[in-house]
Amino acid sequence: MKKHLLFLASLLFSVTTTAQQEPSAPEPIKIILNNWSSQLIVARIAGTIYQQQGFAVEYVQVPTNGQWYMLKHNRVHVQVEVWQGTMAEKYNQMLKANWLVDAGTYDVNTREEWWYPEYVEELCPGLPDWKALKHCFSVFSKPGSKGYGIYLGGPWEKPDKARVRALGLKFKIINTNTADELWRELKKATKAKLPIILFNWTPNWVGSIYKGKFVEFPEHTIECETIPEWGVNASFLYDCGNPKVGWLKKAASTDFPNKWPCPFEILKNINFTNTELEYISTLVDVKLMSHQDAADFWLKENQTTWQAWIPEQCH
Ligand code: TMO
Repeated sequence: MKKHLLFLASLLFSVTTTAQQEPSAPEPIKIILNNWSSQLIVARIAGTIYQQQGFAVEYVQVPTNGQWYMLKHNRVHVQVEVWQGTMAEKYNQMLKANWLVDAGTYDVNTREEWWYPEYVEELCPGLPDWKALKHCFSVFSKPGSKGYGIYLGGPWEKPDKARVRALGLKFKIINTNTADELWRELKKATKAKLPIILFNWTPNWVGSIYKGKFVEFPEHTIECETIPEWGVNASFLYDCGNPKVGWLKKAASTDFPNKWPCPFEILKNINFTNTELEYISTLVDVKLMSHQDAADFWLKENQTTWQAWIPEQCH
């Protein structure tokens, strides 16, 4: 028995020492992949630039609510899209605690909100004013929803339940597991001109294919999320919409700037406009390219743009 253990111990020892003697592969830059098109394409654009610069890259699939822990512990290094409407709270907490690094803000205005195709206004007059939903919620009901309207949310954390409660709306929230599920339901509904109200955002490809509008909830303020007395409901938070002119940021793990100074500079320089982000997302959702193909296509067409993101001393 003792002999066996000794053998095992020496085997383990030799395994660990050989592992140490191997010339170690360079540590890859780990880039977060979430679950909507523009993020997935920009992640590939960043990764492809890093690879062309000679860095090893690994993509890590992780939902937005799981990414903060990973960033905090330097298990992933790069997040190319942090949206104010869905992620501001966590992002700000992380930044304050020095658990991540701000890598700059895009020249983009973002909005993430309840949205409907235009023909829905005929079924629910008064939209886009949210108060119309107080009266015509039942238009959005489904078998089994007990007369309540159905709002289709995506797989991202949103205070929709709190909002529905605070605004006294007779709506139930159904969260899809993927963005594609949202678009499938939208396609089905618009084909038959059926009422639908769902989560959408801008910049996104949807507006280039479907005419539609965001619901206008009471204006978003910080107080709405922190002071119950604020707004139309004096007892509850979230009696307001999401920010109408939200930011879009990039973030990195705290070890990233020191370990990879040039890639950090490049990350800070990456920039897009609303039109550009909409355009790249149509490459995937309308033209049906893969995320990598869309990234390669964009890189090929926009050499001068991204070459300028690479600082002189990093060439
Ligand atoms: C984070 N998202 C753009 C899906 O709202």
